[in-house]
Amino acid sequence: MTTFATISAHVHAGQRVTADEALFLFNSNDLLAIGELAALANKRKNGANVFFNVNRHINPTNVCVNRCAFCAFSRTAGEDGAYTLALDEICRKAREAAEEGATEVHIVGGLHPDLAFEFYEETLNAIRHTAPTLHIKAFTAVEIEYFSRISGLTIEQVLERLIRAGLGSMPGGGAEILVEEVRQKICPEKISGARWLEIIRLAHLAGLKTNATMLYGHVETVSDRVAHMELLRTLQDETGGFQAFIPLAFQAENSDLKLDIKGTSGLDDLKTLAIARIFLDNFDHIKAYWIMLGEKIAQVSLAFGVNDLDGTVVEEKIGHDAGATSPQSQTKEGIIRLIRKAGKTPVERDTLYHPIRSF
Ligand code: V47
Ligand code: SF4
Repeated sequence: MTTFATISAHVHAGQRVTADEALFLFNSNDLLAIGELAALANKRKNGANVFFNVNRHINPTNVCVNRCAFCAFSRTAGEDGAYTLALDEICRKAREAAEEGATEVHIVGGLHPDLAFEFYEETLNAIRHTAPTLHIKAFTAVEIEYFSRISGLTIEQVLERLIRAGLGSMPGGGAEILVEEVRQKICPEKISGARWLEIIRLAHLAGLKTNATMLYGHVETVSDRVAHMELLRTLQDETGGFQAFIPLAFQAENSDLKLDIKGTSGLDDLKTLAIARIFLDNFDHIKAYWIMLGEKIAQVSLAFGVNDLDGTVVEEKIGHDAGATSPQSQTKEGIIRLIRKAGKTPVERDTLYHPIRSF
């Protein structure tokens, strides 16, 4: 029989926790005991270090053919508020980021019906020439699959061409909840969970590191969350290509999902991050994305197994279009202060988790 004591014994012995055990933790309200286990699992991997990076997000377009029900960022072409940045505007943002000390640009956008694959290739090439010091982390598995469809190239060919143009790694978006029944409700037009996993697998095989996200706090059950994490853990056993797991707390404003409860609770946020740390024993990093969580929960999460706070971001659209109340950017000093006040050691990292400097 599963009890907290048996789970605790597994974690103390460095043994893997089962899906049933993770589910048991989700159904428990002993947040502090779960947090303590997660903190132990994290301490073994990362000591007192908490990573952050200095980065800038750029969203080239919000025009998207998918129109997922949870997404308040996307627009149909021609609709009020629809935008597409010109190449020189994207380059200007990247150049400014490099001048301000960023080491990374994070680029994701909508699936635009009229832009050709070459536009994305040119974007990477142009950034690489304008700001050669920046690591380009760009395009979710959903975008990669779309590029393959609009270009007639295979996924492998798309990845190869983007890598040649300057792609350094991929973010973890588009995963949502990898369970099909949930996807049908929240993003029926989006690629299936199996396809998302397959594209990420091909990216790992092509030598790219990626992240993995989980959009939670909408119509999914806690069993769906565990199933999602189990699929990621299995793929990670095979490829080792995931860097960080990032639970994304659903922001409900302006979305088409009609829910009784608007948004996640602080308790659910902390529990989800902690269980992720305990369950995903083959992921080195659990990231609290402060944009969606708010700075205070992100700070508290550092005592619940989290060892990464993402970055300075600078201009966040996806969460803020959906009502996120956090600031749109953080200064490096602000992030350092937040980590220090939690009693941890701030470590600035590059995209591939090489330490740049600790504070
Ligand atoms: O895939 C969309 C999510 C993702 C909402 O890899 C929403 O380092 C909450 O993936 N409420 C894109 N979330 C953002 C993303 C990301 C962010 C930060 C770091 C990294 C990384 C990746 O945003 C989408 C979707 O899951 N999203 N709408 C919403 N209303
Ligand atoms: Fe498009 Fe991504 Fe928004 Fe879905 S989540 S509508 S794919 S931009």
